[in-house]
Amino acid sequence: MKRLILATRNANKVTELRAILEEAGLDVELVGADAYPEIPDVKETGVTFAENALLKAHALARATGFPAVADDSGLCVDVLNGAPGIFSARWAGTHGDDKANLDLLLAQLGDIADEHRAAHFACAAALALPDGTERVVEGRLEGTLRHEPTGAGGFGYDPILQPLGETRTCAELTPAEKNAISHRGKAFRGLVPVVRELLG
Ligand code: ITT
Repeated sequence: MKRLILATRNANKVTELRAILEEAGLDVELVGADAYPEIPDVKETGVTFAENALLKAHALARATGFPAVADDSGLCVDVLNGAPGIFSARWAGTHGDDKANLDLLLAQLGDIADEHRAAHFACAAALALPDGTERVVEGRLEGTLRHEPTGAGGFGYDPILQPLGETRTCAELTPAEKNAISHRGKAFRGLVPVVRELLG
């Protein structure tokens, strides 16, 4: 069985990609970056999701000698020209303060009417081999932004993003419902033929 490392300490991401690889019948052992605690996290110095995903995947592949997958994602708001984008996790200043990030964004959009509240989650998933071979796949989840947070599930901006064709926010979907339509689900599923080509 071939080993593939996923550049995240988020166990949910490992579970999600592992299920997708298994469903595709790929004989791959997926492990999270937690299996390599001695390897430091790489700085996300890129200016696009794809650049950051590639930086993380290459760093982990070089350091471990195994193929590595990394993803980078965020919320892109049309009326803000794509922001918060790569700054989604630290929009209010502190990395990972989901509530502060969401509250700031809602305040910034306070006067913006429903018809101008289009936004999407974007995800770039990169696969890198130790020899420097690389591929990137991108996925999106299009929707509109609510004026108030709704729903207790998910994380980040889920309580304000209502996918197109839905009456619920992402925070009101079950994890399976969200994975089926999410930016990350699409990007991870797009990696299946790439993993098959490069590792199969
Ligand atoms: P890693 O440890 O894997 O780096 P992370 O928590 O930094 O994960 P991401 O890079 O995947 O998260 O996402 C960056 C930010 O974008 C995240 O903090 C959220 O604010 C937002 N975001 C991304 N995907 C989201 C989703 O599915 N639902 C809600 N918010 C999301």
